[in-house]
Amino acid sequence: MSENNLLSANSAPHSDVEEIKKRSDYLRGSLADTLTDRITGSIPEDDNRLMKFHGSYMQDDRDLRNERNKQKLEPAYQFMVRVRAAGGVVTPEQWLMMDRIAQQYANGTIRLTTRQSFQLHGVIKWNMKQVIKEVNEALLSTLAACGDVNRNVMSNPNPYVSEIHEQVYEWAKKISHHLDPRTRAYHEIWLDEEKVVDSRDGEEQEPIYGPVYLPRKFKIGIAVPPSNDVDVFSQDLGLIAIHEQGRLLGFNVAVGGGMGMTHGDPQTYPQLARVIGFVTPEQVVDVAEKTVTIQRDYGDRSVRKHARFKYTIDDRGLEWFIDELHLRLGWKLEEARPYHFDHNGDRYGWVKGSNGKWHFTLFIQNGRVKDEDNYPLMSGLREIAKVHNGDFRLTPNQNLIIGNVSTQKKKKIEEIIKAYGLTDGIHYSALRRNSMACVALPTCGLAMAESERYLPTLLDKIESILDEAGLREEEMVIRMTGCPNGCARPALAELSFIGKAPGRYNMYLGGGFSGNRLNKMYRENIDEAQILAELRPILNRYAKEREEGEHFGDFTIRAGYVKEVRSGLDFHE
Ligand code: SRM
Ligand code: SF4
Repeated sequence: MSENNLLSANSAPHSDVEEIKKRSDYLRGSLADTLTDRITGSIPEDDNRLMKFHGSYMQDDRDLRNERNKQKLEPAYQFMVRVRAAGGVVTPEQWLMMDRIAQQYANGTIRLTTRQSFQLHGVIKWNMKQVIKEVNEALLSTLAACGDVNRNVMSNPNPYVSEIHEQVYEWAKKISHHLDPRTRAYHEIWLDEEKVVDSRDGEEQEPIYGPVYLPRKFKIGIAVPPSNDVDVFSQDLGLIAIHEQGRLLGFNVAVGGGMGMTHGDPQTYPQLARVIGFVTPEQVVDVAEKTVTIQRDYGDRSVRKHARFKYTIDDRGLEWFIDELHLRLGWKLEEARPYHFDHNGDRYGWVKGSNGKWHFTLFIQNGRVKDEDNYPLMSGLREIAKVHNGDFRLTPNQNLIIGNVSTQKKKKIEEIIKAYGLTDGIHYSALRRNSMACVALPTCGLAMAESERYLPTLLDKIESILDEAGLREEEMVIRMTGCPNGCARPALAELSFIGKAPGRYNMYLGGGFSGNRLNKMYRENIDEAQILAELRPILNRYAKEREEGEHFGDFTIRAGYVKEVRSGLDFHE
């Protein structure tokens, strides 16, 4: 398809980012030069836009901003590097490499993300090339970890039936690989590959994306019922594995989910993906490709806030999308198969897979792996990686599974877990075990309030209320983000807090326990004292009046605190 055709779906002038992509010669821009410019630790905005496709964002330490400003110094520029692995599966050697790079070039911590990737923070410009080289030498990649392309493909890291994991994981890798950008820019800039003068036209260079890539980021996740840990309804393209007696039959296909919104702008909203049919495993890569190309051709390239696939679908209608998909596939999806989700959180501790191997899910508070005085988590994991011959699996809830442990190795790993006091979170409240917070301050440039650094303290206080009410062991999902972009998928939590300003949050109630229903704003712009004052009576009432097996999100709707939200179109109503 020619570039003109690619862009023809939108007649309004294209956004600046579209122009930057167009001029970039397949994501090259002037990155190779600006990375070696010794005058500043920053890079120009155009290159920063392109840098995202290479898996990194320029940031500055916001804790130091005012002080440096006073001293008339440039901001403390640094880079976040996102390393992706489909389904979050890495080897012990890869873990050790991430650990070493974090110590040597970043801020000494590793961040496990809500999409089963790694993030490093605090890498300075002069070390970027070395970091990306070493990541690639370990057979991991940063390419397409960010940017207007398909992102890390998520997949349930540990279904109850382990042979299904193998099969689903293989398909996650295939989809991910198929949708990787094909440009050689990454290899030239970071891996010193010679630039080959290429006379091929754009379509051949990027057969799926074309020269201007997608209008916006695109996300795919595969859930294996009964676990909806990947929050399949938050994905642009969600796949629900349908399995029977250890055999993968195929996937239900769900389209048009997403979490991001802007405070005060009802044109933006979180949305749930909708199930449109069933495909066999062999058909799924084709479905992913055609879905991506529909968004490529019809997504809004003028207004980035309105450019996600969910808006393309909501504007044109689900029926339009299904017809377009069938047309491009040349065949029709079958009717969706029955499935059932129980929960969207993780299950902790040891479980034995049907292949006889063991898996241990560790609780990692908000995904931050670091050594603290009383909790040497990073060192403990390093010691485990040195002896482990299975794998590590990053979960969609920012936790970590030490996977495929043989019976012989289990004892040794248990000893290390004990020696370092590593925890499956059992001594925490069930609320904390089901909590997530996005990174936010000090690195995220978009944060309006704290999140990762604040949620643990807020939880301490909420836990006192839970204790009073006898709800410590009650499973409830709580999420926090520092802004409404939704990086910890807050709109799908039973209780969530979205940053509005320093120390102030909007409070949401009523999400479904299995990630199947959006929540709704209950209070706006409240501080900690108000949060606790609002929550105490609701939790006490829940403890007294809940029906048998009734989840907190369901109760807050039944008790009339908020209205039920089944579609993003009703989120602001
Ligand atoms: Fe996110 C932007 C962190 C998952 C929606 N996200 C950002 C940036 C890069 C800020 C920026 O643009 O300057 C954040 C970097 C912070 C930092 O200092 O590290 C950031 N997002 C994250 C991570 C690390 C949060 C975490 O605590 O784990 C997650 C990395 C995922 C990964 O490994 O790929 C992360 N972001 C998500 C998710 C959840 C998901 O994908 O399952 C969402 C909501 C789902 C969705 O996309 O609809 C999400 N991030 C956003 C958005 C809003 C997009 C939108 O539709 O409006 C932005 C802002 C943007 O793109 O303009 C954003
Ligand atoms: Fe930053 Fe907002 Fe994402 Fe949190 S939700 S990491 S504050 S962009």
